[in-house]
Amino acid sequence: MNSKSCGIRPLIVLVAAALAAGSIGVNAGEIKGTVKFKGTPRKARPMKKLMADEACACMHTTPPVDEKFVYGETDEAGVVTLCNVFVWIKEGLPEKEYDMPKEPAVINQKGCTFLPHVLGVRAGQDLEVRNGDKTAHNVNAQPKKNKGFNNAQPPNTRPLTKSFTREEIMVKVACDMHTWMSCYVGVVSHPFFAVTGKDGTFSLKDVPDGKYEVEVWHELLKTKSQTVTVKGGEAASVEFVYAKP
Ligand SMILES: [Cu+2]
Repeated sequence: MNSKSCGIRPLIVLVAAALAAGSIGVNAGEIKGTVKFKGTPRKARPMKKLMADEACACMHTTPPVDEKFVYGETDEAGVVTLCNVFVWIKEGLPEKEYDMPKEPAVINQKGCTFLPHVLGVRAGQDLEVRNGDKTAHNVNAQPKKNKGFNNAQPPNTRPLTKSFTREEIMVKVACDMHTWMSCYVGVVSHPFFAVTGKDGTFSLKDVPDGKYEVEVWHELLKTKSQTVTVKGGEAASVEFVYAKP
């Protein structure tokens, strides 16, 4: 073996090892953060209309509360963590086809509410709408960029399988038979989206190195965005604070 080939072989081994370790070009980091609200949040309101409907009320021992403004603990500065905030990378990702989840995203109708109240799906992913109640619902989606649907769904019937093919933040889905019933679907062309829990936190995993615009959306407080840089496959932290207008 001459000296030239001796030099190339270890280089190939080194590059392969570096790629396997994720240190060349394929870094995958994380964007994690919290969404908060500063100000006195409105009190959770019992859903009176739901409780006035006999078929729906009998599914609850205590009146469920309004899902529009769900929050966690209040700190000493009067800041609360916000639930049901949709978080996604709006700009900055490379053009690429990402693997599509094999499982559908699921919305259930339970106790005359949609569960979950906010969710994300991939553009083109199946969205299964189930009726887990013993009463009829009517599922009405009226997107602006996608094809809508409006289907009656009696109890004990098969789930409706739908999909939205274009990115759209957000698609409202409502029930025509129960005016209080609504949920919101964020349709995204890539896998980097999340919904905050009651503690206000979210995590976007396996994000490649880059500079991104991260946007958050809340049903009443609307959108906010920030630039976030992921570098070296490490976690980048970000905090969004809505203030009472
Ligand atoms: Cu309904």
